[in-house]
Amino acid sequence: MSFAISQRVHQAFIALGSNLDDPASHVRQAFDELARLPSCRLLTHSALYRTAPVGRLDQPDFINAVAKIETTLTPHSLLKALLEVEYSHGRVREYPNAPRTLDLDILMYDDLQCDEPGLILPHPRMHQRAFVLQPLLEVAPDCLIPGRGAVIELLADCRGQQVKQEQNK
Ligand code: PH2
Ligand code: MG
Ligand code: MG
Repeated sequence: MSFAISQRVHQAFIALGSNLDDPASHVRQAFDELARLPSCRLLTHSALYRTAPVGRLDQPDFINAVAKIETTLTPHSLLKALLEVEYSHGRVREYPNAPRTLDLDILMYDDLQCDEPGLILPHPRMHQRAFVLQPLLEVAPDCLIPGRGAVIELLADCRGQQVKQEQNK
């Protein structure tokens, strides 16, 4: 398998989510797989958070987390690599927002703002989702989302969304 490599090292944040088949194990295993991706380095990751489903409500709670990586992959190559990890966890896309074994979304790639087929950066809904903002705040307390603002302020607008850090995980 070949990936397009850019010259520079970039910083990216990845959202991890699972709500099927022992979600915490899928997310923990995905941390290891991110660390082993070609041309990527896992810098840090958040704790695991148990979160109430947003959007489609008739599905199990999620385990969510955020990872911070360095990579020389381009955004599209990184996306391709993440989709391969999802598929290796048996991800099936039955319908939009269906329960899933593993979802890996690029939240931000440096300060890049782009809107291309299959890839909108920053992630278009991240600023409204406590299940993203809370773990992101843990790994990047001063984080600014390009075009949206400070994570800490955006999180204050997400009151009412249930997000609870898992203990000893
Ligand atoms: N992902 C979604 C839709 N809703 N809700 C929670 N709590 N966690 C998620 O990861 C999630 C969601 C679409 O990707
Ligand atoms: Mg998602
Ligand atoms: Mg996704």
